Amino acid sequence: MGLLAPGTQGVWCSVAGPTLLGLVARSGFDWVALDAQHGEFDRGALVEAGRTLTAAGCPFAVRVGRNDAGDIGLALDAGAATVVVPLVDTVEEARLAVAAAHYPPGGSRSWGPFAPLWGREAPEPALASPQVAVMLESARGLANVEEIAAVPGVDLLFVGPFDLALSLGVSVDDLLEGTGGPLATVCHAAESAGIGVAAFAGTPERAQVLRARGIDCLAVATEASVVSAGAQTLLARARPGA
Ligand code: 3PY
Ligand code: MG
Repeated sequence: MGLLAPGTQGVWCSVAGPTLLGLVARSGFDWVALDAQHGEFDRGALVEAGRTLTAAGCPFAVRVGRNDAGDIGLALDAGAATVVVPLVDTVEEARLAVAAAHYPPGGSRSWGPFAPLWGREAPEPALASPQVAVMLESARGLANVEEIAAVPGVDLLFVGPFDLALSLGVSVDDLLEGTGGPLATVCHAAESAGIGVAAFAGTPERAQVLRARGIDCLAVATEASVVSAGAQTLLARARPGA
């Protein structure tokens, strides 16, 4: 089982500063995901974040910027246990993501982890077993979801509700509402293939709804929401007469 496992609650991080990241990573979430698609993480920031989290003993995932062998290899070289690959719409794209995450002979990943630069032992190539999560977040991906889930090496289907809702021409709330529909299709495909399913929730409320739809591996908050919810709670408690 990989880092993004059933029943876990993760935090989605977009702000690259390693100090805040270290604090958030130690605050009780089961996993941390670094967003290199829509967050601040460029190459340098990703390596710095990887060094910080590795030193702190916090396993982490990276949502890479795109389905690209260089981006996927960099995330893994920086120590990611899981790569989350956005906008995977076809079997071919799923195969590309899997190949990029594995060394030959099973894949095409190039050797070059950062661990030795950080005074750590390089992992044995043969023992490297990253979790590959492909994001289901388009009508096209949904149409191909059974075949995508069956691609050997795809470990997890990760629902991006915002892009999926845009692609389907519905609101996020409508996408999450009711049983059946796209979410049930994704869950069914994952179950048939014997792999996991996860989703971005971003708020505790959406996390509850997604859990009720059968998805219980969830990014329940962003680090920005952790900071602002913490501020609101503390300010309310510190208010005169509270
Ligand atoms: C989506 O909802 O589309 C996402 O990618 C979440 O980060
Ligand atoms: Mg998305």
